[in-house]
Amino acid sequence: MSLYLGLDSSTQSLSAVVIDLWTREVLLDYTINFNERLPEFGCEDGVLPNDDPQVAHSDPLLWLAALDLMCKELPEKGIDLSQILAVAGSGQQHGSVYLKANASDVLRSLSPRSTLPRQLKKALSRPTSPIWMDSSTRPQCDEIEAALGGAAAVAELTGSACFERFTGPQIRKFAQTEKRRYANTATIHLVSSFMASVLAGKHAPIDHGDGAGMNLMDITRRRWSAAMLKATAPGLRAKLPRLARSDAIVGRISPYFVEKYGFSPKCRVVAWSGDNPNSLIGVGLIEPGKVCISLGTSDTYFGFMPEPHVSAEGEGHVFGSPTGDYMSLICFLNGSLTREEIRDAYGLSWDGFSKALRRSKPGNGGKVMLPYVFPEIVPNVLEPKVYRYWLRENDVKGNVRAVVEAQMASMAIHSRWMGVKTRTIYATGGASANREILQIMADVHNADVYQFEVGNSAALGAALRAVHADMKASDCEWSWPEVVRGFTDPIRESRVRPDKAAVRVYREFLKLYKACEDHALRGGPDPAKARERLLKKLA
Ligand code: ADP
Ligand code: XUL
Repeated sequence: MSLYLGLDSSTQSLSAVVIDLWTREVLLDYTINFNERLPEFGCEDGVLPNDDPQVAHSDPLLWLAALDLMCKELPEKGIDLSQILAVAGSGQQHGSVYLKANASDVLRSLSPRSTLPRQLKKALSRPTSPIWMDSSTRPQCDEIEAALGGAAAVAELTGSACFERFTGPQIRKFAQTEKRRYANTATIHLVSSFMASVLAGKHAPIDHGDGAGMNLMDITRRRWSAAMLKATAPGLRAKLPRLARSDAIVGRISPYFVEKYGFSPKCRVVAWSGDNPNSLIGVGLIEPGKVCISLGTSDTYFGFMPEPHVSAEGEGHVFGSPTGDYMSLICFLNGSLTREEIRDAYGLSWDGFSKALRRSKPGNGGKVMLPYVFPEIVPNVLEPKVYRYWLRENDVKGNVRAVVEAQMASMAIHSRWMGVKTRTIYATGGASANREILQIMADVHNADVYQFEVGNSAALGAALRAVHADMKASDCEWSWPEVVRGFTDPIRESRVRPDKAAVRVYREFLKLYKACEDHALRGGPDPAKARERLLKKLA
C-alpha cells in the first residue's frame, strides 16, 4: 500500500480523498458538510451572517474544527492514517487568515489533549476571515489600480486586474479600517497556507498557484511584487509567508496529528494550493485543449495555459498551475447557491428541478433571467438583483430553465477572451451530478460533456500533488502523466452529447442573452428585436 491524502477546505465543507498509488484506486471520497456537522459556528453555507450583502466572512476556527473531525473520522471509514505517506490540500481561494506573532509558538506546541480551534483561537489577530464571496472592497481596488497606472497594468503584472475578493484589496481594507488589529498582525495566510501550517506545525509557504489570486504576486517572476505591496498596505512584506513551488515540502506532519490521530511521524506535508489549481490536476488538465467547468458553490470555467495570457476585458484570471505552468480561470459567484435559491423559491427538490428542465425547451420561449442573487464577479454586479425579461415570477418551469440557461450563456459569452474552441468539457463539482444541467451545458457550448468518478476534483488533485511532491522529495521524480494515470480519466459512459437542434437555438439565444445583459447592466437598447429573432428560430 502507498497511501496519499488530499484534503479540500472549501466554502461549505471539508473533503478528503485517499488514494492508493500502487493499485491506482481511490479508497475514500468523503465530505464533512459544515451546515450539517458544525452548526455551532453560526455560519450558513460556510459564511457568517452579515447585514451588508457585499461582506462575506467565515470563521477560520470552523475550518479547524472540521479538520479535527476529519482526522477522527478517517479511521472510522477504514483508513489507516499511519500508512499515509504524504498529505497535500486545497483551499477556497483568496480567503485570508490573520495571525499574531505568537502563532509560531502555538503552531509548534499544539497539545493533543486540546482541540485545534481552542488552541489557535489565541493566535488570531482578526477573529474572522474575509472569503472569496466578499465584494466590499471596490474603493480599495480603485485605489490600488490608480497607484499602479490602471487595471490593465495590474492585470499584466499579477495575472488579474484588482478584484474585490482578492486578498490584496481585502488586506488594504483591513489595514485602513482596523489599524490596531492590522498592526497586531504578524502573518497573513491564505486558507491554503493556513491549513498547511496547522498540519506541519509551522508557518507554511504560499504556493504560486494560490499566490496568483492575491493581486500581490508578480505572475511571470513568481515573487512578491514590491509595487503591489506598496500600493496595498504598509509593512506588508514582513507579514507575508514566502512563496514556493506547488511541490514544496513544508515538513513532516506535526506531533499533534501523530499523537492524537495516529499519523506516521514520517508523513510529509506538501504545500497546499487553491481549489481551482488543484482541480486542474484532479481532472488531468496537464496540457492545453480541454476546459473544465466546476459547478461548486461558485461556478468556475478554467483550462491549462502554457504562457500567461491575460484577459483584455479584465474578466478572467491567470493563476499558476501546480505543474509549474499556468491556468486561465473565470469565476462566477452565482453558482450552486443561486440554483438552490431558485429551486427553494418553488419548493422543489433536485429531482423536481431536473423534471422542470426536462419539461421545458431550449431557448425557453424567449424568456430570460439574469440571476444575480448575490453580487456577481463576472460580469461585475455589486448590487444583487434578479432581472427577468418576458419571464413571469410564477412560471416555475420557466424560472428553473432560465437560471441554468443564463449561467451557461454567461460562461460562453464571458470566456471568449480565452480563445479556446473546445469540443470537450469536463464537468465537476456538486451540481455535475445533474444530467439535465449538463445537457444544457453541452448544447450551449456545443461540446461533449463528461463526468468523473470522483466528484471532488480539488481533493483528488491535492492527493495527486502529494504523490508528485513526495516522489520528487524521495529523488524519484515522476512525470505528471505518470502521476495522474488511471485516476483522472473521465467516465466514458457519462458523455452528454450536444443536440444539434438545441445548438442552433442557443446560437441565437446567446445574442438575446447578451442583449439583455447589455440592457440591464450597461444601458443598452431594448432587447426586443433580439427576442423576435430567437422566436423566429423557435417557430
Ligand atoms: P464546494 O466544494 O464549493 O463547497 P460542491 O462542489 O461540494 O461545493 O457542490 C455543492 C453544491 O452542489 C451544493 O450547494 C448543491 O447546490 C449542489 N448540488 C448537489 N447535488 C445537486 C444536484 N443533483 N443538482 C444540482 N446541484 C446539486
Ligand atoms: C476562484 C474563486 C472560487 C473560490 C472558491 O477565483 O473565487 O472558485 O476558489 O471555490
